[in-house]
Amino acid sequence: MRLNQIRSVCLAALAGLTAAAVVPAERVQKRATSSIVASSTSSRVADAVCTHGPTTRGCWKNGYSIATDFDQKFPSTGKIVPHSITITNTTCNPDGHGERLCLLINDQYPGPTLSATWGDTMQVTVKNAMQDNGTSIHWHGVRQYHSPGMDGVNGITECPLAPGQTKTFTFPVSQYGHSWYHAHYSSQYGDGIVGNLVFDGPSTANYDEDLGPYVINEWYYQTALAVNSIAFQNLQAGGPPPNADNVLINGTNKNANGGGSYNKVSVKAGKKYRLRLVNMSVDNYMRVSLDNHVLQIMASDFIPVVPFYVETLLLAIGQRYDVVITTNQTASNYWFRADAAADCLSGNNFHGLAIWTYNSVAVATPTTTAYSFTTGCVEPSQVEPYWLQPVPSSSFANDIGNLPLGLTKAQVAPNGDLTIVWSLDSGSIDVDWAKPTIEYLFEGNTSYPAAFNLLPTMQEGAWNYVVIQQSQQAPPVPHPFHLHGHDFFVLGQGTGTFSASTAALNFNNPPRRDTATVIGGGWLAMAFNSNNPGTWLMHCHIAWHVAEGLGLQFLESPAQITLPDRTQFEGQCSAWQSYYQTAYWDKDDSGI
Ligand SMILES: *[C@@H]1O[C@H](CO)[C@@H](O)[C@H](O)[C@H]1NC(C)=O
Ligand SMILES: *[C@@H]1O[C@H](CO)[C@@H](O)[C@H](O)[C@H]1NC(C)=O
Ligand SMILES: *[C@@H]1O[C@H](CO)[C@@H](O)[C@H](O)[C@H]1NC(C)=O
Ligand SMILES: *[C@@H]1O[C@H](CO)[C@@H](O)[C@H](O)[C@H]1NC(C)=O
Ligand SMILES: *[C@@H]1O[C@H](CO)[C@@H](O)[C@H](O)[C@H]1NC(C)=O
Ligand SMILES: *[C@@H]1O[C@H](CO)[C@@H](O)[C@H](O)[C@H]1NC(C)=O
Ligand SMILES: [Cu+2]
Repeated sequence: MRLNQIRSVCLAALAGLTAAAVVPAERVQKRATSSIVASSTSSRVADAVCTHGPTTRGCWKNGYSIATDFDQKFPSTGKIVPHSITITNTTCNPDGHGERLCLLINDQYPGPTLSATWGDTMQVTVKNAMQDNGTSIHWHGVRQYHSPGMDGVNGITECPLAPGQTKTFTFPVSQYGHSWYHAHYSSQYGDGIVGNLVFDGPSTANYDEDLGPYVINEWYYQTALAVNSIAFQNLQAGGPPPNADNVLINGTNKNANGGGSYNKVSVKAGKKYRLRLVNMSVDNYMRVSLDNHVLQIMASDFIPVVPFYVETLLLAIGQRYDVVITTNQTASNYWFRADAAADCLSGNNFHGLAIWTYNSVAVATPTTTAYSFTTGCVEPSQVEPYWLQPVPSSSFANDIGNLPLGLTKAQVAPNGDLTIVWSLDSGSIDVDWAKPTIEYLFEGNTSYPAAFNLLPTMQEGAWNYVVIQQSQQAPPVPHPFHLHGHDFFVLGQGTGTFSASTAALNFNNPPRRDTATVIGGGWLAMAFNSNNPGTWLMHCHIAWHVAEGLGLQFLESPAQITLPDRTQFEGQCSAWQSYYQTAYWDKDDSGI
């Protein structure tokens, strides 16, 4: 999203972002004396005798189905699914504008889709074949149940993987649906280190064919690492970050001069197609639509929802929607559109276009008209999880009045650079690549540096409530917030200042997902149950913002954390420490 005015940047830095208020741990500890676990009970019982197929997509097998809340229960197939990826420093040219430096996975952009089935064990071997950067690969939205060491966040769950090194990530596929994986080493993913994750499982809507992942993102002609540095310099001088140059749909588009090519999709009439939409942008909100065809939404992030229809869909960075498209229109060519959302201050003047063609006609330039839409930068309000999951409200109602919603001041990163960091709660995050949080757990050392921005959560079984508030003095810049290790409940989102007495909060069946927007000039209220011991990053998914420090980590039940293999962990750290002594480039931001 664009920070269009000079003042806006500083105000956002000093007020908007810093206003974020997180329930302090001591107060959390006092609430919820009894242990309440999210209820997966409903009339939608998991059915054992029902075969998964085009008209029975809700079925699965062995007593699991779309009715199974995968936080409570998931299958174990005993199958290990190996994948292998190699990251190289190379060039790419996705829209015909010209070759530029790209950091790619297996020489592909986007990287390969890694697939598995619900209940499998994923085993991905990652090799860093770049000469001048470390990396760490994060599996976005994957719960990492009892495997927090596999979350792939350098400075928290591991040291960066040094050039030439290899790491194997092993984790249970406890969820199903669609997500993505990306580098978590500063803004590196913006240079191409992204790919899709597809975990087969049941769904709430039926379909004939799965068209697979469909990636939407903005594209810069400079490298993300260069744009990130410029965004930093601009921030210090009081200016906005650079504009993006194009939007890519599934990795391609025409450029402003007409070069490049559109993504093309061929469909048959009279079918239902599943499409797995994901926004892999670093800075822009996008609105997507297919002319003349409504989108039936059946999952938001990994969470199945009661299906509903929309004409246009707003996607924040990191969010996914699984949709079904019915090809019931006149056989013709139709535009699929992805536009930067001006109402989210995503003001770049670019248009993502792709051509969808019914296979009985020739591919031609469509003449179709875009749907109109209501502006407002809000996520679809119809999202209702398929599982009935009330969140207890009494402790929140009792304590919310004491929440510190005041402003705190921005901080300078303590790594010796003149870096302005934006803070959340009382401080902004700045990780130590050479000594991640998990190393402290190995050492039993609880003297975490303040810059780790680490907060304990409630004990297992109890609830955590978080309100993130932006200041009214700040420009209305929305921030897509992502939490690792949990699909959180979205209790409410609103403009203005959060007020416990007037906020419309949904405790009965709130949307549950891993990424949600703090509305520009407003607030986001979320809840998550302590049910996954680990150390979990929460951050804004705008790459420049998290690089500038907009994040914190929740330390959940340290005594119960299943730590990774210590020899492997410390071996990776020693390799990193020796590489970094003579590395060409320095860490110059939060590191994540
Ligand atoms: C990629 O290669 C270029 C030029 O060869 C070099 O300057 C840059 O540091 C390399 N980047 C990484 C991440 O290896
Ligand atoms: C990563 O490599 C890029 C060049 O490709 C460079 O601009 C950046 O500073 C490097 N960052 C670190 C921390 O290694
Ligand atoms: C988009 O690209 C992915 C590969 O990255 C491919 O698997 C998928 O089929 C493509 N989707 C469409 C609709 O073309
Ligand atoms: C991706 O998310 C960013 C920020 O959350 C947003 O500005 C952009 O419009 C989104 N793109 C799409 C295609 O939804
Ligand atoms: C096409 O399918 C959509 C989604 O099911 C439906 O809303 C619409 O009425 C159908 N249109 C026609 C012409 O059948
Ligand atoms: C805890 O970690 C800090 C930072 O690395 C270090 O200075 C301190 O000596 C450690 N304390 C113990 C008891 O190991
Ligand atoms: Cu942000």
